[in-house]
Amino acid sequence: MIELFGDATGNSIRAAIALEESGLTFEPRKVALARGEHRAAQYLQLNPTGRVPTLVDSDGPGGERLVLTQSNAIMLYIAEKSGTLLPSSAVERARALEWLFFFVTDVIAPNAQAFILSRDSTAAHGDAVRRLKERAFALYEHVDRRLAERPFLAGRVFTLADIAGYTITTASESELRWEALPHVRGWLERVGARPAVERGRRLFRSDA
Ligand SMILES: N[C@@H](CCC(=O)N[C@@H](CS)C(=O)NCC(=O)O)C(=O)O
Repeated sequence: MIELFGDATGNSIRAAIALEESGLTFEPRKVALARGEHRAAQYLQLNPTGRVPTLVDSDGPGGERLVLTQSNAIMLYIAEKSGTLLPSSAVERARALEWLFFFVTDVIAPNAQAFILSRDSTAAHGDAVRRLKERAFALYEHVDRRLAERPFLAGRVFTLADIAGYTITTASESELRWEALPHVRGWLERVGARPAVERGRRLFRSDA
């Protein structure tokens, strides 16, 4: 059995969408950050960093139990286990990884740092927050050009790269200059219309 421990945050939602899209059977286990459940001793045994998500596969490689942290490692594990979410063509597969890491390192990571700084009440970090976000969001014109000629980031098929791009783009929706991004807009609607994406987005929401 696969269990996914998480909450309604970008990192957990990426793993949740990947599982929903993969068709693998799994059980969600809510770890309510607002209630401090990620710092409970039982959860820390699974993920000593006290962060979400964590995946537990009782039937991992070689039939062994696997406990896996890091949302992007979890997505890749799900893709490999299910044989989905990465194209079979070598070129499209390389493109899927290229765009996955583009979003993870160049867009999601600086946004996460900006979020942490914006919540730090001990000092004013306004300039740093603005600079980090500007640098990340300036890249969206590059994304728009990419999506002008293909439905998904890697090419013809939906991949892990689209999941990574989708979660951060929806989270940043009010901050993007949409008039310059018509193809990103179309892609966002295309991805959001996928039933598995919608299920993954809602998985850990308390109103779901
Ligand atoms: N690089 C990790 C980041 C995990 C992470 O920072 N998760 C956040 C929620 S999105 C968390 O658990 N925060 C709780 C805390 O920092 O106390 C991943 O991709 O899984």
